[in-house]
Amino acid sequence: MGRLQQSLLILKNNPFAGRLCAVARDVELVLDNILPPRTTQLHEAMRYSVLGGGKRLRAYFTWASSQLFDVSHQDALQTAAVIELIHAYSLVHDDLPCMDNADIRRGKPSCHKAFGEATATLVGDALIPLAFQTFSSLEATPEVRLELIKELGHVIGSQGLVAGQMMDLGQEGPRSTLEDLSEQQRLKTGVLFGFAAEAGGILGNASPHERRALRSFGLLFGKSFQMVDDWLDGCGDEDAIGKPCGQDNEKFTFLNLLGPTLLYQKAEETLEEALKALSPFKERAYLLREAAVCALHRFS
Ligand code: GRG
Repeated sequence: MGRLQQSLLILKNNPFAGRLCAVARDVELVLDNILPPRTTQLHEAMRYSVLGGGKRLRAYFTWASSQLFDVSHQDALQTAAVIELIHAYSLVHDDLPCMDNADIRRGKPSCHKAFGEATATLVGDALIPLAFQTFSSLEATPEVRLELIKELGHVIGSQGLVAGQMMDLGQEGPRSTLEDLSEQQRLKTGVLFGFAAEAGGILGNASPHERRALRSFGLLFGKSFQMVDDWLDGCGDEDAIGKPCGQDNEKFTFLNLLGPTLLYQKAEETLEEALKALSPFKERAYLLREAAVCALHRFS
């Protein structure tokens, strides 16, 4: 039996699913409060894009990393919600015709299909400042709030998500080797997972060493997650993942570079590396370890 299958057996007997549901529900309540009421088409579209769907894995990472420290429940949930606002923005913009041109997201019409391109563009534009505004009003000290704001700016800017998107669109950077693809995916997917995991540490005044460990865990998890996403696009079940498969057949993806068998093996190795990164926290990091194993559960 491979390590992945062993991990899946462990999952069947652990309470991760219940924990994820509980955190997702709490974060959705916070998001519901943060988002403006449905008074305009723009607000309606913002709520459509953020609420009612999504696994809330990044939010879970933030909550789970905050549990390693003495962090208020309210600040942990607000910070987790901020990360989901940013994630939702990135999906709305990524789905636009000028980007990945996707009609379906989370099993329903993507934002621009439901509300039009201009509104979808503005939904993304409005979610970003809402995220920063939310950070500015946490209960945490001004130093902690400023650090979160600074790091988020870095992670989503022209040396983070946006750079990854430029590379993904083929507008920038080399596109031939596994290293090229890993760098593209680190920026497009990894850095937000890295920030999600580190954010609990920032809230908890973690040491630089602890913050690096959390970030590194999130980055490696993000890489294995993207590998799984590529695998699912080529080999998965459309109904289970809520979007059409085979859309990336012609693209620069881990599946097309490695093929399904090697990709599976690499995803496994990357997960192991992610788990190792948590070693400074020893057994205390069990919530994050459990969540990381769940990423590969999507293989089943
Ligand atoms: C800057 C315009 C712009 C976009 C940023 C991050 C990004 C670039 C685009 C996101 C699109 C994308 C498909 C990224 C790959 C990561 C990924 C697999 C996202 C889906 O994440 P899940 O599965 O989604 O966690 P849910 O719906 O569960 O929240």
